[in-house]
Formats: sequence, C-alpha cells, structure tokens
Amino acid sequence: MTGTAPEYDFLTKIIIIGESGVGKTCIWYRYCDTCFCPDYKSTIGKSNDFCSFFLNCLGIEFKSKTINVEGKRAKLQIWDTCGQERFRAISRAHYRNAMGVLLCYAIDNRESFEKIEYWLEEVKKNANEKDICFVLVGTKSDLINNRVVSHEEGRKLAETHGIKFFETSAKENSNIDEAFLGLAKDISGVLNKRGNDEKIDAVATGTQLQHRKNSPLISLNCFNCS
Ligand SMILES: Nc1nc2c(ncn2[C@@H]2O[C@H](COP(=O)(O)OP(=O)(O)OP(=O)(O)O)[C@@H](O)[C@H]2O)c(=O)[nH]1
Ligand SMILES: [Mg+2]
Repeated sequence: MTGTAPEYDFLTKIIIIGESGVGKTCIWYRYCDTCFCPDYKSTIGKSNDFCSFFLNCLGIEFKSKTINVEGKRAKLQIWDTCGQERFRAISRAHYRNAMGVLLCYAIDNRESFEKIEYWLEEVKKNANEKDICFVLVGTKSDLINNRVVSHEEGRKLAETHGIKFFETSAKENSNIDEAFLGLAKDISGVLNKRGNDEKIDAVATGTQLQHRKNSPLISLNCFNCS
C-alpha cells in the first residue's frame, strides 16, 4: 500500500457571520485556540500593517480544527468574517464553498437579533452551496444582567427556520464546542445523504461512483468511497 492514511474523513468550510461586535472573532479564537481575549479589534482593520490587512481582505484567514463527528474525523475549516457594513462585499467572498454557517447575534443586542433574517437571506442569496447548514447562536450568554433577547425568542426563531439553537459564551467557554459539533453533525448528514444518493445514481446508471469535482471543500476521501 502506498501513501499515508488520510488525516480526516471529510473536510468542510464553516463561516461565522452576524452583526459587528456580536463576538464572532471571540468565538473563533475560543473554539480554535481555546482562549478568550476581551479586546479584539473589529475584524478587518484589526491591523495597521498593510500585509495583514491585505491577507485579511483576501479572506485568507481561517483556522482548522479536526473533531470526531459520530465516528468520523471531520476537519473543519473555520472562517471568521467581518460584520461591518462597509466590508460586506469582502465578507461575501467567504460564502463561496461554505457548507455551514454559525449565525450569530448577541443576547444583549436586540438589533443584532433582528438582523438575523437579513444574514440568513444574505447567505442564501450569495452562497453557491444549495444544502448549506445553519445554526443560530445567541452569544455572550454570561451577560445575564444585560439580556434583552430571551432564550425563548432565540429558540422560536431557530425553530421557524428548522435549525439548531445554542446560547454561548466565549468568555466562559460555554456551549461553543456544542454549537460547532451540532453544525458539523448537520453537515455530515448532508454529505452522507449525498454519498448515498450518488451511490444510488451509480447503481441505477451502472456507472462507477465518482466525486463531483466542484463539491464544496468535501475531501476526496470521504464516505466510504475509496
Ligand atoms: N461578556 C462577553 N463579551 C464578549 C463575549 N464575546 C465577545 N465579547 C466582547 O464583544 C466585543 C466584540 O467581540 P468581537 O469578537 O470582536 O466581535 P465581532 O463579531 O468579531 O465583530 P466584527 O469583527 O466587528 O464583526 C469584544 O469587546 C469582546 O470582548 C462573551 O462571550 N462575553
Ligand atoms: Mg471580528
């Protein structure tokens, strides 16, 4: 046998979106680097150095994490985006090939909650992936005294869209692993179904199963197709 064993069963791209200041970058760092730094600068423009700004503008800023999703090794490529309106065109470039979206509002910011529908539509309009998975995330759940969006409101909104709901705190490291795992499970379900559909197609047409070349960042060693 040649080559080394693949390090994952599937690879998928996840983006974190929502209004500026809801805590996207903090969630990203907490999940990928297991740390919380309370004074991040707003994403884009977070560095005055031209090189960082340029890389950031190109969207070359993601972190990877490999987790176990129901027995499969899932490599999540997680992209932080910028919520500021003036950089929205750049953020849209991140939607390409995304299979999963962490849709964030802050529990102490009603406007960010009211903008969730906007963000949902924004992704649906601009993403090229038809089976994109969403989870709704109410961030900063530690700010109990400043809460203006109830847990029930979040739950109902998620239910309306048929998606999972989590309240998280990057500060207290609460529910963040669960939110990403919930999303990864949904993505795994979509990929599994696709794998099965492709197998059924292949049987029906008598052709050999092949991966779609333009599949969104799905690894070429996924789902029993070796
Ligand atoms: N109390 C509390 N504050 C948080 C939490 N997460 C983030 N913050 C604070 O919220 C502010 C904004 O956080 P960011 O992660 O930079 O927000 P963002 O969504 O990335 O903002 P943009 O990059 O402008 O789109 C920072 O001052 C953080 O310290 C949290 O879980 N609890
Ligand atoms: Mg940010």
